[in-house]
Amino acid sequence: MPHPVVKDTVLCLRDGVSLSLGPDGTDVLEVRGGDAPLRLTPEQLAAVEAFALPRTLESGVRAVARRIRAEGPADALAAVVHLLESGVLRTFVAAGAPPPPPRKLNRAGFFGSPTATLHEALSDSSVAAVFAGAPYDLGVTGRSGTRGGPSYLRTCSRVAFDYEERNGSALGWWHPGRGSRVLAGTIFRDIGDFSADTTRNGVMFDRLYETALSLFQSGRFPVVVGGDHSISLPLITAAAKSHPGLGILQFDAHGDIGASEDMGNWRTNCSHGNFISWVASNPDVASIHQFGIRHLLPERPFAPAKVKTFTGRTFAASFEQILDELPADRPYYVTFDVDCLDPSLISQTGTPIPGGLSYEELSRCFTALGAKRRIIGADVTELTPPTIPTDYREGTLVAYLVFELLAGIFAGRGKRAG
Ligand SMILES: [Mn+2]
Repeated sequence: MPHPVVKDTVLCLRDGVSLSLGPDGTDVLEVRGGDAPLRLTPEQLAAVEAFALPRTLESGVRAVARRIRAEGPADALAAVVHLLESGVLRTFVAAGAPPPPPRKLNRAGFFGSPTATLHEALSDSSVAAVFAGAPYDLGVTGRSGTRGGPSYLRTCSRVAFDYEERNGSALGWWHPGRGSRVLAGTIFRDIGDFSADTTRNGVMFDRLYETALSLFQSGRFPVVVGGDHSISLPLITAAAKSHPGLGILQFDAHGDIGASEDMGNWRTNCSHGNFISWVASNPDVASIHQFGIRHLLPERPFAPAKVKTFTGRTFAASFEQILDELPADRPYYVTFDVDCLDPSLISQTGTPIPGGLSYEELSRCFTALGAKRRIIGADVTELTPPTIPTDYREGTLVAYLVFELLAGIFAGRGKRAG
């Protein structure tokens, strides 16, 4: 079993060890106040001698190998590891050495949060929200370019927000509009981007599904940043698998529904313009509410019974009443297509449609969501980087909306639990 000592840690013999000759002539190591004397092999004896002076693990193993003239370093390493595990070696701290500096957070992730592996995010129970990027735009019917969305939004959100942790807890942010701190105690991690995929509806969709499923099942709140809107199909499939009876809340200019009841195989046919057809046919999805729909189509799309559509922007004024009428015991997933906003605000999207929501309208809707209903995960799609890379305006606007969504959700969770 590998020992959890990093190779450049400095080690030395612990205090109170002494060597003596055993009755049968073998070398014996006695540890004052410790367990029974250790009978040493020649390799272990060489290791005791080598660490009489403080050394790094690596240099100690080399010294042992020289002493025993071993064929390879394996015997020497095994001897050192044995002493470590028996407690004969300890980490060396020079007298008067300053204490090690507190570990600095890397702030390379969304909102300046630390990056982590999926395994780290899953094994640290304090982690609440997990960001991931899906740089994928093979499912578009119009302009491509949303593959650059995750990195653009990561940069904009990092510039606009300073995530901070102190004593293992997130500080959150002072919210002038609310007159209080928000997201205090909500630990964020960013597990990075899924590797780019050249297969349409291929490996990335499988990875999105599996990763999202592991996050949902462990109670983490995933926030996946696309990419085109088709990435929501594997995410919602995972959400519904772990939370059967799921409700979908979709903010979008387009209904993303195909023309017929049976759209066939999603592997060959799914795009960002029809993925809701497969979401609607999922028996674990109980309802789909669409907000902001205004795209003109050559023919009326097939209307699955579980889909309810609110067109244009007029719903925003009565959004809280609409939420009040949604089943209260149902878990909900939010899918946010940035083209639900007006193109005067968001022009960097593949298929902009006039007559969209204002920032204030959508911000109020997002704030209300968490207060009114239990939200288990979210995605953000269809944001394209600008032609001028340093133009952060649209990315910052989207970052603020995601922030308001999360602030509302985690404030609502606190109230429901308390
Ligand atoms: Mn869409």
